[in-house]
Amino acid sequence: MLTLFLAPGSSSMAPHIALHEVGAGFTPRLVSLKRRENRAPDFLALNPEGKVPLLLTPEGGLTEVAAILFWLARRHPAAGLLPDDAMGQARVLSWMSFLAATVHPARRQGLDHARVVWALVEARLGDAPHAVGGAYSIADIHLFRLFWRFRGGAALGPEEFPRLIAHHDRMMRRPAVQRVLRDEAAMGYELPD
Ligand SMILES: N[C@@H](CCC(=O)N[C@@H](CS)C(=O)NCC(=O)O)C(=O)O
Repeated sequence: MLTLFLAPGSSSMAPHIALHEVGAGFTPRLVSLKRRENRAPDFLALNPEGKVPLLLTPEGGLTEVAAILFWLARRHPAAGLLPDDAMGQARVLSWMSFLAATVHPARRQGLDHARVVWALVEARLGDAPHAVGGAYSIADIHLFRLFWRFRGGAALGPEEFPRLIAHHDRMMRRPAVQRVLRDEAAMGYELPD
């Protein structure tokens, strides 16, 4: 059995969606960042960095959105969340490295900087419905969570980021996404970023 430590609306939303996409059984464990439960000794013993997401698996704990998504996609190939070929997989990793290293931290440097970075994402996305190779993948899940969060707090104009908004709206139609948004809203959002 898997256990996902999550804070509603945070980075952990991406693995939460992926768990539903692949149909894996798991136990959600709420970590309140507001109450600093991520700094409690029992959580730090599992993840010394004090961050969500953390996925406990029978093979050990996993941190980092990209790694958890990759592991879930590899463990559940029938879900088709990762291309088969080496270049397709490398493109997915390229997207997820860019999202984790450049896009996620951008908002903390202010809205103007974040807009510049999101313009890079908009250009990179292109006109295809999915981030990589014409098929839905874990890169789309990672991208969706970050843009969902940014869009929710940035009061975007109707003409801004049309490709990202179209991608977001397509993602919102997926049952796994709707399920997670419903479940996490019921748990209660409490995040500033
Ligand atoms: N690079 C990490 C980032 C994880 C992260 O920043 N998690 C935030 C929530 S979005 C967190 O747990 N923050 C709590 C803290 O830093 O005290 C990943 O991709 O998983």
